[in-house]
Amino acid sequence: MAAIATLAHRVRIALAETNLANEQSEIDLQNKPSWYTDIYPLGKVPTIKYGDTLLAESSIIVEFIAELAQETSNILPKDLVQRAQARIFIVFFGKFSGLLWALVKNQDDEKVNDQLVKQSPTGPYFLGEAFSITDIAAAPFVARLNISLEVGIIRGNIKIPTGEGYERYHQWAKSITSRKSVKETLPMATELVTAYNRIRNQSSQE
Ligand SMILES: N[C@@H](CCC(=O)N[C@@H](CS)C(=O)NCC(=O)O)C(=O)O
Repeated sequence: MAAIATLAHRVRIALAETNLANEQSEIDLQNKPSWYTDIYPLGKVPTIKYGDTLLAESSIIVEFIAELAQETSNILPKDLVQRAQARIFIVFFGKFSGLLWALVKNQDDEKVNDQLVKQSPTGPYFLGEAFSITDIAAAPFVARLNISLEVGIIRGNIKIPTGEGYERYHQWAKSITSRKSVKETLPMATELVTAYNRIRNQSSQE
């Protein structure tokens, strides 16, 4: 894991939601320890070790955790149609950052808001009352976008549109980012700002 990493945050949320016993190791992505690159040469996060097996890919890990905890947690919908819809939205959103970026730039041709209304007009979560793997996939991106906008990391007069046609998006964004498991696993805004500035400085020197 790495506290600042968006995709590792998905796994932290799933673990917080399911209360499965786990131990977490922090990986400094700027200075990856050799014990980690020895077991996972790609060196990306997140991965999990289950028994002797190492598993990678955040959305697969989240589903794996959800399946392990099926008796006690509903983050993987029991209804198979809803389960498919939850997975479809994760694929549709793909890199959530791209879709959110389109939203802030008013180029949201795929209308995230409409997709959310179609799935559940009343919300608050993607599927309605139940918080699910879809919300887990998106929450780290939405939370980081909100922080970036609040602290001015994103330059220019950029805002997420409000008003008619965006209500369901804002309801959803607020619900997922104020969920206890999301808030408790989100790094402090100052940590994120430091990390983003470091990445920005590095890329301007390259
Ligand atoms: N498709 C992978 C991507 C993992 C990924 O790119 N993680 C980033 C952090 S959010 C990372 O480890 N970056 C450091 C690196 O690539 O060296 C997933 O969803 O888990």
